[in-house]
Amino acid sequence: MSSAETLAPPAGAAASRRTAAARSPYDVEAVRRDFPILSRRVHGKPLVYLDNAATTQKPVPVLDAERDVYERIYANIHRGVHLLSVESTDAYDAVRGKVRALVNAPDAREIIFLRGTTEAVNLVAQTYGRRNVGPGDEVLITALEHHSNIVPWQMLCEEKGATLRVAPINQKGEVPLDTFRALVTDRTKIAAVAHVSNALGTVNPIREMADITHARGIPLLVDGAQAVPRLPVDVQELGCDFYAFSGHKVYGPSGTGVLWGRAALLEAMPPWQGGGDMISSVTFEKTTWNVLPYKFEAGTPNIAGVIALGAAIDYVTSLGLDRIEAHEDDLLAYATECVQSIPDVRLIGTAAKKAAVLSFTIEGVHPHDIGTVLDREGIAVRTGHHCAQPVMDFFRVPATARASFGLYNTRQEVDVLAGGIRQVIRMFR
Ligand code: C6P
Repeated sequence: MSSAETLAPPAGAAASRRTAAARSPYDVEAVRRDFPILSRRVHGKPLVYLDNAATTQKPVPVLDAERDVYERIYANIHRGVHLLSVESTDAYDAVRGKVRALVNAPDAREIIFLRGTTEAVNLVAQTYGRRNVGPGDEVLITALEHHSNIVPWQMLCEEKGATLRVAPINQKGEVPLDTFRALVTDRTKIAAVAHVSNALGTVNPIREMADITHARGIPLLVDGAQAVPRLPVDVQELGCDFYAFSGHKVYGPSGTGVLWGRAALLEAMPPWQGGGDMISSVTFEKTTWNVLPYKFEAGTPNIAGVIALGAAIDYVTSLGLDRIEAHEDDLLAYATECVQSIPDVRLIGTAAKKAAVLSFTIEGVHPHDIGTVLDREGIAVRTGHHCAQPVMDFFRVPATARASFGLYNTRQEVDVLAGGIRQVIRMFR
């Protein structure tokens, strides 16, 4: 039996649930039955999980896939001739093909498995960046970035005597393209932007941004952490040069993530970490590097996690990213209508093109109090700066409450959220 067969979705309940979930039209109740955690109660109330931008819950096929690896085929990869190692290796490497298809990358060799988006951005900053950015050069980001797409570039600029340039946002939380364009100069060596803002929900016009940077021969890195779970992503259509995302936000395990990069750029980049698997040969005098993608995958990776990420990709693909996007767009529109009709609520982030992230404040109530009261109602939202402190500074708020939706959320849960917000206002005003 080949490893592909051993990792086929288990027959029975989970598989039939998935079949039910996959049929048209979008059947959110069937989808919900795939996620065991959604049936638990919190403080005696049904869980309303609206913290999907932080991390997503896991469907049965993902849980089954990880367990299946450890129960039947687990061994270290790329190292053994014994059957378990071969099966684990085949299953692990097969996920590259799934990621390639998910983001329509030209070649599976361009898919590098990492711990997450953070590690992916750091890899590019420390390899491409260190090699290509020098004193007096510039790195361009935008004002809506997550700290993961700020700090690695700041560290690089500090080391190299380069300058970090920041394309501003407007009051809606959009990046106007004319100011972005004006900041791309002969000194710019790389630009790095979020596809979807985790704090505001803004969807950036990546194709246009790529055209702008490419007009000056500058590569564009896209932080896709919030996009890949929410909308169809096609890196060739977007025209970017690097694309990063995290497995745990796309219904897969934490500790897994992906960097896609154009082969020509990745080939020219030096390796990042040294260790097992990333070498071709080692002597004390000289080491030569392995081919792509292994050159960037030093050490034993999260083997079962990556294989389960493959199950997560199968899951979202079977539902259809276009249908997930439509479902979440409906939730966002409904939630926006419900929440902004409540007096004293201020929405932070009102871009014309938004994904299903709703940040808000309530006049006179600290966001942490909002989060605490909502939690007592069983509603999980994130409160704080969302690892995007410059966004909070721009809107002159210390923090926001953020409801972020996923493929299993319902309009009924939006009603519960609106009721919870009214309850907060009753308690504090
Ligand atoms: N945002 C949130 O609650 P990691 O931690 O590496 O998986 O992802 C980092 C990251 C990078 N970019 C964006 C746009 C993100 O949203 C995140 C993670 C979570 O918003 C946790 S801080």
